[in-house]
Amino acid sequence: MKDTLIESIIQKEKERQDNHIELIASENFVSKDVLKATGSILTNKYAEGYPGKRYYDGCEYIDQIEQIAIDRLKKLFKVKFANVQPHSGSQANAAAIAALIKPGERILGLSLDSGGHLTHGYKINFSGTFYESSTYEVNSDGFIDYEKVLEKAKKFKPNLIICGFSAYSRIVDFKKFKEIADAVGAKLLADIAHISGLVAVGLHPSPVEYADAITSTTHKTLRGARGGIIMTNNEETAKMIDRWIFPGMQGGPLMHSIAGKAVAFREALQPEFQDYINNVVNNSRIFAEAFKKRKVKIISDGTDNHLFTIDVKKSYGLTGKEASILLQKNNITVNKNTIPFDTESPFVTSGIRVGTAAMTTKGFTGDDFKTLAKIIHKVLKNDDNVSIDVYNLLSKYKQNDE
Ligand code: DSN
Repeated sequence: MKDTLIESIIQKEKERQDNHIELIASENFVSKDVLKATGSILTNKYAEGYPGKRYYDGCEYIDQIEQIAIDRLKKLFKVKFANVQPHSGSQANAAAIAALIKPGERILGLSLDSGGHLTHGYKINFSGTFYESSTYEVNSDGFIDYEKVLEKAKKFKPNLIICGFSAYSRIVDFKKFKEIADAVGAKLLADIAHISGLVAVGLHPSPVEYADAITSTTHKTLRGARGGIIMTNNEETAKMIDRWIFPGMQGGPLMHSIAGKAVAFREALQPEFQDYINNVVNNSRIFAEAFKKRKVKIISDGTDNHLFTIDVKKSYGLTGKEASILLQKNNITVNKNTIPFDTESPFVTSGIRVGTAAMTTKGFTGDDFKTLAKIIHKVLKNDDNVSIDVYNLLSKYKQNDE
């Protein structure tokens, strides 16, 4: 690169990614093919509109790429309609919500500290500003209590219920959410951003039969280029979604990202992806058990998916912020995370969220996650300087990085 400043910083970020254990549950490492498509000349092209209906000329190849992405996505989730243009998960949610309800109508979503997302009705987000929002919570054991959700829905009378979460480690019962939505005459939006890789291979039940619309990011367990997607089985809803993405919310689609998504969808359709997701979930269970063995408090006492949240305040007398800083000093990257009914602010928190998707991509086994739990426990108990252990753990996988 001629811009040596940016090039050198990219190189430093590469070294950071190589030399840290990445446990942020929403991150992953894409394949070389995804990276190649995302870094391609497709970034040069404007393509406002949809395949066959563009506002600019010269879209004959762009149309092919977007159509392939759509067809692969429909096959992957066994769904009738798909939009692959959202620039992000938040924009996917914004368009899906706008397609399902009117401004000022009511949204009921999981609270942020229970594991929900900003776009599910948080007061300072668009979803809590342009819509009237309220929340349901997990129970004191960290599980969704469907009776309580129904009670809340009957009281609040939402037009839209959002399920599917950012920090919830248990199976989401989409059928029950549909029954609740039907009972109060609400639409149902399933945001499967975190679990989409698991849903794609059948390791988590699919919301396709139950939700009016389904949104996801493409870069978490789905391991694709960064971005969002929206799916539905309803033709009218599909038309509204397309209209709200363009021209409603976005201009030109990021065609290099859409190509990166298409490549990832093909990868997710291969049998190896099933093996990968099996390993992600097994590793997550092993990792959680290794903490539990050490009497560490995990929200909901375990995990059924790729992530879980550790109550570091109860377990180690630390805030999430203090714990994540200590781990970062030892080359382990996590994110501080609120726990249910947290008394700390979202910037401080009482928990950390960890996920196994990224390190499983690097090749980490169950035994590696057991070793990692031991290291994290030592760091958070402030026992020792353990950075050499992290280095040893990572060194096995260095050859896979290129
Ligand atoms: N920021 C993502 C996460 O970490 O879960 C959600 O948008």
